[in-house]
Amino acid sequence: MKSSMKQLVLSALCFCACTLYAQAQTTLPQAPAGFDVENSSISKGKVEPFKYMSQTVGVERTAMVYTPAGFSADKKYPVLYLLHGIGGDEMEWLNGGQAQVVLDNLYAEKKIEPMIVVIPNGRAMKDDRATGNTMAGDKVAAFATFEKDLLNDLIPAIEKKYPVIKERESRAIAGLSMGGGQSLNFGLGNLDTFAWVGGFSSAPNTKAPEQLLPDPAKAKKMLKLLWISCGDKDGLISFSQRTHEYMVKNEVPDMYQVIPGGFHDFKVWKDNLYHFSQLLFKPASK
Ligand code: FER
Repeated sequence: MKSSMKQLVLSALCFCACTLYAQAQTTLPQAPAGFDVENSSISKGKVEPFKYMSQTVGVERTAMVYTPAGFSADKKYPVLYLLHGIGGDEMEWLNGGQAQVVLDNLYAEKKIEPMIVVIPNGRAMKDDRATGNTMAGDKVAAFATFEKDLLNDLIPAIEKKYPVIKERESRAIAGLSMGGGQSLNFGLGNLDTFAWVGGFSSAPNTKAPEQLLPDPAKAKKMLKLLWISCGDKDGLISFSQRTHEYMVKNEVPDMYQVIPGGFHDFKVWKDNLYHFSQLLFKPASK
């Protein structure tokens, strides 16, 4: 091979390797068996309801709050805001996803940073129960209204009651389906508030890429982690795919996970929580 040719091949290889590194579409291994099974021999975190007055909705609302084993009011913690889907409420991640069990197990193995996990009700309207037609227009609209409730009501109330680090690099937002769309919309739209963003199987409420992220250079600078994932058997995968493609095109590093054989269900979302939570609030994610 001529040396100029060699150089071309070499630089092409190098380009591929660098691109792969920056835009990692890796396939993470499935969470190990037992990761979501309660273990009686470890210490557990605590889950409690937290009530706050929402000026946005005009009523008192409830979020669930997980504090880790060994929680102490003398320490300060980062916070993950973890959002549910269209048929869920503030109990969905606990009942359907055993989030508290997944977190307890990870924490016992020292695989996650000590963190507080806030699980709100993302349907910001007076009757926020997941009853009747959960696809009704007013209920879907309430998922968008939640941005104001979160930023103006819930976060300030959490930061008043709990010992948390009140900095963007200590706040994460992630969710499943409608909650995934909310996390991408609110997280990328409020980079002054959140540095860690995760969309699991994000729904059609995900803003179109140019609207979602009009200033990619800013996001590139400010994001600690952008996680986009979806099962390859999920009918909503096009929303994750188009978001990921925009990030690639605009050189915003993301972790894009397409889960082989994955549907729109808690098998995928628990697996996401298992992997995503281990990256949070650690220095080496970017
Ligand atoms: C839709 C399909 C799915 C939609 C929302 C969803 C608002 C949400 C699914 C979920 O949260 O699991 O057309 O429109």
